[in-house]
Amino acid sequence: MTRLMVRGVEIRKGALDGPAQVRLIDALRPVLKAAPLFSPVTANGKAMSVRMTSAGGLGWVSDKGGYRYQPTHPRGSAWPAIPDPVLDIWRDVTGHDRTPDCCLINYYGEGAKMGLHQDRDEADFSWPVVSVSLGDDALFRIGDTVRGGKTESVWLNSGDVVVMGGPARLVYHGIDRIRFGSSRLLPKGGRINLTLRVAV
Ligand code: MD3
Ligand code: FE
Repeated sequence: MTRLMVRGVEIRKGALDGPAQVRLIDALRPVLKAAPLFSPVTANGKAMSVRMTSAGGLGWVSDKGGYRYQPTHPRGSAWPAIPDPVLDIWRDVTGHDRTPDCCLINYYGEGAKMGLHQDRDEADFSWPVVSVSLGDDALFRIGDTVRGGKTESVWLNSGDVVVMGGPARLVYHGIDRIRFGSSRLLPKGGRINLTLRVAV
């Protein structure tokens, strides 16, 4: 594992080996069955290209009513629990015993991307955010804490873990593109990103 620091964001390249990645995918299969991926719609009515779902006490949703954390999937059911192997990564990299409220599961199919944004729907920015990349490579862009600043890009590969804490917690970030089919972890291709957050 090599640690890269980019604009205060800690990138742990190769934090998870192949078998650990397969264990995570196996643990996510029942979660995705209980809480299927959906295409969030932004407040201005556009469908996001990334499909999403969540695990944990709260999930992140976006629809005509805006975006927020809520205790249920858009279909009305409670979100499934965050799988233990995912919680192990949170404890391992943050050292915190407090369990994250939300494991957001983002799925990037061919052509999906996520525009530059800040994560500021959480109550307390002193908690770190942890992200786990699985499947296809993604070009991750990291900016400043203010819009319009300089940005740097770095490729995230399957098994990389990213930790955003301290001042880096509020940097602008996004996914410009994925290299569809670059990994064989997911039989149908694409990328899964898990984001762990304390929301309340
Ligand atoms: C930097 N997801 O879900 S994860 C998101 O790969 C999100 O799906 C991207 O941005 C993805 O909100 C990037 C890396 C990440 C996550 C949260 C951050 C970077 C962050 C919060 C603060 C700063
Ligand atoms: Fe984000």
